Amino acid sequence: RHKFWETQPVGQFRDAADTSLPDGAIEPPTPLSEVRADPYPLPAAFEWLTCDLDDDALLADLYSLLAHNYVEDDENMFRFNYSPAFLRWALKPPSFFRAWHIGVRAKESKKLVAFISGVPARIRARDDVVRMAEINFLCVHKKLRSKRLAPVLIREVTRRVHQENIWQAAYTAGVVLPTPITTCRYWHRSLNPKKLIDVGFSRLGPRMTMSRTVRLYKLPDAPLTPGFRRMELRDVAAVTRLLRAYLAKFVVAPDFDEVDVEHWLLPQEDVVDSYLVESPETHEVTDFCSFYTLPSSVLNNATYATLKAAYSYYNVSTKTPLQQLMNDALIVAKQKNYDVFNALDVMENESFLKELKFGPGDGQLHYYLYNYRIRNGIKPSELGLVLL
Ligand code: NHW
Ligand code: EN5
Repeated sequence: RHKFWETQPVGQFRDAADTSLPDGAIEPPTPLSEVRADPYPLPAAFEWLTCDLDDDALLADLYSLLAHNYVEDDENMFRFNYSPAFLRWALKPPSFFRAWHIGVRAKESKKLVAFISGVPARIRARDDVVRMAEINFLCVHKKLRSKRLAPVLIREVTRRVHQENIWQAAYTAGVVLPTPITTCRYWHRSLNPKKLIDVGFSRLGPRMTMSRTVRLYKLPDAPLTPGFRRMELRDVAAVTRLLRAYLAKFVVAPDFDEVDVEHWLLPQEDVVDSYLVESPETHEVTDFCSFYTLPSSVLNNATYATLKAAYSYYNVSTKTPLQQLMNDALIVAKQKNYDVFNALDVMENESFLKELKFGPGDGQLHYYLYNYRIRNGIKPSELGLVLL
């Protein structure tokens, strides 16, 4: 069934019933001297390329590879369109490794035809904080599909991660592989219902007219919570404290310090947005919410080329009810002209999705760990990790 994945240290479907296997590493680290020293061989026409994302021309090539060949929905109506600025943000966090930005190009034309990346992260599973790689942006050009190139890319990134003495990884995918630690659903909150219907992202509900639908999704012009404002550099310490205390509640979550929070949560126009509630009386930061910007190309539509989507990221409520906080997030996203606000059913998101008029999408997101077993998996509500 899975000629490649059967050979890898991941939960195997055949072990699912075996409750005697312990949580933690599936196989022990090997001495660094035993990590293969040279890159895996590629078909003769191709070569490896370690990518320099500070090089605007290379970044443009990566952007274009992904914009034309990355993830689509099951009916091929939309394709993720990560911006160059987003890719730079996603791939260059604190202490990133340039060797983990791995391209494949055609030797003759120098055209970039495939990519895979990792970034370092500390991820906690129960009480175990583990150095991991977050693997993302695996992409093979449409013309080179089904030639078993993906396993070569995965082995190569694994080798380069091992060279840094890191033995575990986290990744998500829309497809089922051996074996998800949990499976989440995407939920969608219409902000611009007319456009969403026009492009086929959503449909007019039964017994609904366009004007009733527009009215259903109307939002106030400005956030309602007193003290709600954009996060600034001076808030990093307070946000880190809030987030660390909150993420401690989940079975699997990142272990963020202030350096991480500054990178992952300080607002960057059209990349990541973060807001908080500062108490008008005490000036204490009590609540926090964030989303990242990931447009999708609209395939085959005469009127619209892109959908502007916000994706719920990390949210913490200690005083403002989470539902009210997220309503303010919807309001600012609407102000900023997003067409839709997306969220997964991770963390405590279930508590506001229906009430705030999110509807379930047709897509799922499976979460995986490499070389780390979590017996019986976890529920989406036990997961405190959002990957980009
Ligand atoms: S998920 C998004 C992945 N990208 C896309 O879907 C873009 C569009 N599709 C493509 O570009 C987020 C191709 O279809 C890809 C497969 C490249 C997906 N993850 O080359 P072959 C991520 O980036 C297995 C893992 O012939 P292809 C996360 C498949 O099961 N494996 O297929 C990435 C089969 O193996 P099997 C996937 O269609 C996490 C083999 O690939 C996969 O031309 C990576 C077939 O290869 C997927 N999304 O190319 C793992 N899709 O055993 C990281 C297919 O079943 C692991 N496959 O025969 C950790 C590494 C680090 C460890 C460190 C300690
Ligand atoms: C790694 N970082 O399928 C990511 N998206 O529901 C890789 N559906 O947008 C893995 N099919 O349901 C990504 N509209 C896996 C996801 C791949 C992309 C994907 C789904 C998620 C999606 C939309 C459009 C469907 C178009 C036809 C969808 C319904 C929205 C509706 C709004 C009003 C209330 C009810 C729901």
